[in-house]
Amino acid sequence: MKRILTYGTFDLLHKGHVRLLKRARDLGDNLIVGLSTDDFNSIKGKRAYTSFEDRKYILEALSCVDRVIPENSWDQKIHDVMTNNIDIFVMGDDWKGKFDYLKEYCEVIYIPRTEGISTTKIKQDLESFN
Ligand code: C2G
Repeated sequence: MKRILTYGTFDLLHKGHVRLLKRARDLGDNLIVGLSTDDFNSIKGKRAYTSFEDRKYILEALSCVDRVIPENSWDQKIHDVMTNNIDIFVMGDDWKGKFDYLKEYCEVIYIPRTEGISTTKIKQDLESFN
């Protein structure tokens, strides 16, 4: 059983998010997603349109996601890797290098982001629709 872990806000879920999750899941047999809580989003300087509960509900409906846990802080990753026996930590390559400290505990893989789509772009495009 190869266990995969990733984190994110996953607001206004789009193809870039889903491709990341599918590619992460395809690296092993079980994918856990650390989903940023609304409070942690404030720390990240983000305000999600969709609440944590609703973002969690949506992610749990994806066949490639096996479990969703809350992400409350920057400092929980080592604990999460250890307590969940994670084999591979995965993030999009906009984070390349930022989580290399986890290499002591598991494999760390940064995968290419999907170009041309982001939650910010969706919000901006919708604004110009009116
Ligand atoms: N992503 C992607 N392609 C996009 C947009 C996002 O591959 N076009 C990936 C990001 O690289 C990230 C994941 O989807 O791995 C989730 O993206 P966000 O919800 O924006 O997450 P972020 O705010 O980067 O939070 O502790 C880590 C943070 O919680 C990451």
